Amino acid sequence: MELKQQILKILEENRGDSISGAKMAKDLFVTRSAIWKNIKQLQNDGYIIEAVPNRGYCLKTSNDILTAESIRPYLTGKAKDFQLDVRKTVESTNTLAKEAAALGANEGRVIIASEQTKGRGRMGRSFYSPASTGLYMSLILRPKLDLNDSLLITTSAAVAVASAIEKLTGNLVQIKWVNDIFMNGKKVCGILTEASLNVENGGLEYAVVGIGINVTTNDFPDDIKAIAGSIFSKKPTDQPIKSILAAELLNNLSSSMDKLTDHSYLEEYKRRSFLIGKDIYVLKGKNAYEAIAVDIDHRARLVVEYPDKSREALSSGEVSVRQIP
Ligand code: BTX
Repeated sequence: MELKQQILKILEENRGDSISGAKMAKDLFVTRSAIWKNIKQLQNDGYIIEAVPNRGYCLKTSNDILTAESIRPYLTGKAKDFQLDVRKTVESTNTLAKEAAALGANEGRVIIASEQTKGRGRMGRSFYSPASTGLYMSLILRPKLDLNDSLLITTSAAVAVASAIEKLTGNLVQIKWVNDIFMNGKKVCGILTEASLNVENGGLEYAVVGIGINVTTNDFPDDIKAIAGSIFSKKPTDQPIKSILAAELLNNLSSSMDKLTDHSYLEEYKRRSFLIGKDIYVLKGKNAYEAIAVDIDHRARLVVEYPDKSREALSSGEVSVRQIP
């Protein structure tokens, strides 16, 4: 790790407290002037670091530059073992994670970015991912699941995301089957799971769970203005909210991905699902069929009932649904 990163790590671990330049120099086996030069560089990178006379350097609590060092102090349990790869701008964290997985990257590798220039949604759609106001991350998994159960990954991630956002904002967070997260009636997050099949055993070779959250975005493009929203109307100034959110997501994901096949989280998924009991259109190709959403089954499929009382369990790849206003 280069010296600047080592200093940042120490400052992050002592965020809000002063730490003396002499102590850092001693611990890192460098001169005080090397510490000072690197602090200057960090300040030029945008970090708010105060030099307090006779006390040392203090990274202000309001800094919210997303780095592995800023996220790590908030990780708990197995998420502490995740390998974090945090970038400023990428085309798509999912694309990078898929490339890494195909080259053999382990489960638990995470790509996180502050901006995406080609953020992707489902079925060729795009996901608006502007700089600095959102959080975009992709986690590589190697679950022992067969293809029929791959929907469990998205639904389990949806529960992990919803409860992280709810914890940070205190607002009720709901899920629209299968992968959209809603708060105050607006879509604040999308989840895109992409998987590769092992042709020999019919199981998954790897899966990449991509999560995009609008954290403080307030100017959306015209085509999504009416549907998109953010989890905060303005940035909370007293804490590194994006780093805390990233860590909270990873903490939840690490524990929920262990329980994919015991289906225990499906109860919470159903409780948060706002489609159940609603009149919907089932969209298949160019056709729209009226139905009522009645349940989510053990494979996370949406069970719908048509006017003739026949029922069907829908998988996400085949159809999409729209609530009838
Ligand atoms: P989706 O296909 O369900 O949703 C995409 C649709 O949502 C768009 O067609 C548009 O109508 C709307 N939309 C686009 N951007 C936003 C936004 N920022 N907020 C709310 N609504 C929007 C959802 O796909 C899955 C999105 C996953 C995004 C993550 S980000 C990290 C990872 N990398 C990557 O390229 N994709 C994933």
